[in-house]
Order: sequence, then C-alpha cells, then structure tokens
Amino acid sequence: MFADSGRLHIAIQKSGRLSQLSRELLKDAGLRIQNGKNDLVARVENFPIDLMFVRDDDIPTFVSDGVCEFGVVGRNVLEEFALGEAEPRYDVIAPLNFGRCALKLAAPRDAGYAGPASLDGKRIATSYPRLLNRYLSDRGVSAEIVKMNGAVELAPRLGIAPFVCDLVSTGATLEANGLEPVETVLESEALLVRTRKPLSPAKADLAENLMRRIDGVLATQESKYIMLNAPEAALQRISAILP
Ligand code: PRT
Ligand code: ZN
Repeated sequence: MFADSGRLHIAIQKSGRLSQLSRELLKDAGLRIQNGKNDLVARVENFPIDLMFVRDDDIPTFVSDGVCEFGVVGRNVLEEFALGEAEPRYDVIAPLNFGRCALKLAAPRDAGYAGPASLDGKRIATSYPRLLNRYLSDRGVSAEIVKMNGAVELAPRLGIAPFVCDLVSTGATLEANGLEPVETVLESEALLVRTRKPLSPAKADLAENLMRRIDGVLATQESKYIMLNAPEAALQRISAILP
C-alpha cells in the first residue's frame, strides 16, 4: 500500500508494553515525531519517514510484505510468525535492550512437575502454539496445545488446561495464579527488523542512515559517564573494579 511512496515506514506498537520505548528509541535517534491527531500514522518532521502505529502481531507481516520497511517487535511475536513461514522475508537488525521477557511453561505449584515428560498427554494453554509445539517436539513430548488469545494464566483455574505457556517478566502474574515457571521456551526482547524487499536507492540510503543512528543510541546505552574525585595513586585500583 505504501511501497511506492518516497517515504520510509517504521511499524511500532500502537499501545502496549513496547510503544513508549519504541518511540523513545526513535526520538533518541534524532527523529522528530509529529504529534498529530491521526492515531495510525505520524510523520517524522526532519526525515522522509512515517511511523505506523499498529498491533504488535501485525508487525512481522507488514515488514515481510514491505508495507513497512522497518518494525520494532518482540522476538516472541516474530519467531511465532516465522514458524508459519516458508522462509524469512525480513532481517533482524539489532536487539534493542528493552521489552525483555521469557516465554515459559508454568505448572500449578502443587502439580509435582518433574521435567518435560510430566507434560505428556496433558493440555497446555498458550498464545504461542508454534513455539510451544517446536519446544515439545524437540523433546519428544506429545501434549495437546490449546490456543488462547489472552488471560492464559487463568486456564488452570477455569479448567481449560492444567499447564500454561506464557510470557513472564517479574513472575507476579504466575504467582498470583498459583503457578510456578518450570521451563523456558524462549528468551525475548524487542528487535529492530527490516524488510528483505529491495528498496529504491534513495530509500536504501535513508535506511542505512536510520540504522546508523539507532546503532549510535544503542552504543551510548552501553557506556556510562562517571565523574569522581580521587587521588591519582588510586587510579589503578579504581579502573580494576570498573567493567
Ligand atoms: O495490542 P497489541 O496486540 O499490540 O498488544 P499485546 O497485548 O499483544 O502486547 P503487550 O503490550 O502486552 O506486549 C507487547 C510485547 O511486550 C510482547 O510481545 C513481549 O515481547 C513484550 N513483553 C515484555 C511482555 C511482557 N514483558 C509481559 N510481562 N508482554 C506481555 N507480558 C504479560 C504476560 O503475557 C503476562 O500476562 O505480562 C504478564 C506477566 O508479567 P509479570 O511481570 O507478572 O511476569
Ligand atoms: Zn499482540
């Protein structure tokens, strides 16, 4: 739909856990984002770039199809999508240091879980059926996967499935529902992805510029500026304790 306009399109989550941090990353990269009324698109004032605000689940499709040249999306969403594809139509450019979580299998605290074999023949509720299926078949476990689009942590209490496979960050949600994490299926964080569709030379230049800017932001996040007063004699010992 946008492929032929001269502007580059970056898909970010409209509202949710990644939306604010995605915007901040782009601002830190020097993009001046217009605060317009339109809640689907925002123009970037100082580059021919538009931001598209969408559901995170749509981002892998938009980037693969080249509707958006770039996207910011969780590894969990991207890999679940990729498992349904013949071959990837995007490249992962960089992990972005936010949105960290893990897709975990969880069991009721009193279930006496004793390894993946405990799941054999059982029902497991998840929003990530392909990732879970890969995990189980890699381990020779055969279980029934029940797809739920939300509130997965309620599945045991509702009698839908005794086990769940859901995203965890602090673990508070599992705990509040009497569940404990027992296996990690996937470690995740937000990723910058780029379409494999060929770009016009002008767009390709702009894409390189954007990636360099984001790279710069990520590099400065990794360094800290420390000022301290110390006797010169202590310098060697101080540098020894700094990473
Ligand atoms: O509307 P849209 O489809 O865009 O949003 P969404 O509701 O599908 O996604 P959203 O905003 O919940 O999450 C977006 C992305 O953030 C996810 O795809 C992950 O990559 C990342 N992320 C990081 C998380 C979490 N941490 C997280 N804790 N996504 C979801 N959760 C949920 C989890 O599902 C569970 O309900 O938070 C709860 C667990 O949190 P703790 O802290 O109690 O463990
Ligand atoms: Zn979603």
